[in-house]
Amino acid sequence: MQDVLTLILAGGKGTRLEPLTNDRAKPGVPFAGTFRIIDFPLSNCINSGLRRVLVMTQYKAASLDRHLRQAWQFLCRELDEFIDILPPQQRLGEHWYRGTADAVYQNIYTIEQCDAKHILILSGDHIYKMDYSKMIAEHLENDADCTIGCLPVSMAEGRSFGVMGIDSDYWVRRFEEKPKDPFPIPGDPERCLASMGIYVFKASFLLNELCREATNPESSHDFGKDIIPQIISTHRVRAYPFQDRNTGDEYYWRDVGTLEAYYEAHMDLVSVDPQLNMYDYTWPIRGYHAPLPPPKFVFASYETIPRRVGHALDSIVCPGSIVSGGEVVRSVLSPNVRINSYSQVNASILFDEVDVGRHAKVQRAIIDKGVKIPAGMQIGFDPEQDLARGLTVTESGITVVPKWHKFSE
Ligand code: ADQ
Ligand code: ADP
Repeated sequence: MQDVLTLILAGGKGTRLEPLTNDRAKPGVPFAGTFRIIDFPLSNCINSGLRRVLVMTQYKAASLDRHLRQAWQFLCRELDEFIDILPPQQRLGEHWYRGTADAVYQNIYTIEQCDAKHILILSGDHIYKMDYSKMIAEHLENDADCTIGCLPVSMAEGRSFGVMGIDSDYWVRRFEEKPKDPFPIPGDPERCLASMGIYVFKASFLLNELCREATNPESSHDFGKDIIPQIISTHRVRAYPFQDRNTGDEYYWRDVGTLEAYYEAHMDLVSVDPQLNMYDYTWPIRGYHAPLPPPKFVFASYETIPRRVGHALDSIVCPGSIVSGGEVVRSVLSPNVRINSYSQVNASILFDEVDVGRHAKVQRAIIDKGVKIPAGMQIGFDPEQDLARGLTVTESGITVVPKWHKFSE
């Protein structure tokens, strides 16, 4: 693994996650209460033995940058281990990163200095647990120039991914980026094979391709749109299906790129038997954990009627939170949340420092950081009313309250 350099692309805008990405990059969006999305690929790196990592940031990176400094600066540079952050420095021209391939190209000097034989490129946007060393091993065994992680998705989902066609020996024969009309997997007409946006490259091959592409005026400088479709007919490009090789079971992987997908991934976490197990001690997920006191549940009064029974069922409750005389069901409470008496929170995600006032009711909602829900207010019950308050309501009826939103009571 010492011959491998990992690059994490963390500069995407995440427009479809707005308002959660109004002032933070998508990889920096909180996930599962205490984590940020980027903690998943970074934990995978550490658990896979990959300790030389460059993270390319760009869009609204202040929050992400702060998180990476707080949570991910524990490696030992003297042992040539590092997780370095690379914002655009405009070294090779006067533009920001034009696309994913350009983000790598603009850092070519730093990458060359690492003197790696193989380069693993990851996206900072996905939730999954993956042992990259297995993918790298297959890449080497088959002497591939490039290996692409992939898995089957529905035809509708295929429109937002790169869709691949492979032969019986896993060599990639066809690749279309975000096709309007995805082509199915032979024998599986309802699904197509999606690229996970994860690539292993021979380092010398990648650097040559990037230099060539940089001078192409027609190019959008993107891996999925430009580099991959060009190399499949001229080079050895292989697919790495992300599934259990013994049982054929497909592993959990989510691009939580839309509010719906983000919300559903959390509802999975609070289900009794989640597809994504975060309590797996063989594959720990790291993140930043503030020095906060343990969560507290206050059964406020035994005498008063109605009783103020502070409790949470089927929920994740993070440190620093107090559930005092309110009810929380199938929800995620991030650090420092306050749930006050007689309130009800159902099927919702509450970010840091959210305060739910007395008698307030919240359902099917994502409440961003620092929002104070006034006493008696109802969120997630009447879409018209939520829209009139300046909130976002998704197609499936999830209400999203932006960071620090002030309600006029
Ligand atoms: P998308 O996810 O649409 O498709 P993109 O928006 O380019 O591709 O994001 C890829 C990664 O690069 C993300 O982690 C994003 O944060 C980051 N990124 C985007 N623009 C960047 C920039 N200018 N600088 C730095 N980082 C940047 C890609 C592939 C598809 C594949 C999906 C899987 O193109 O083929 O199916 O990923 O999600
Ligand atoms: P976000 O809204 O995405 O949480 P922040 O920039 O406020 O964005 O927070 C990013 C990270 O920095 C989080 O881990 C948070 O706990 C931490 N943080 C926020 N404010 C401060 C601060 N004033 N000092 C130190 N750490 C902070």
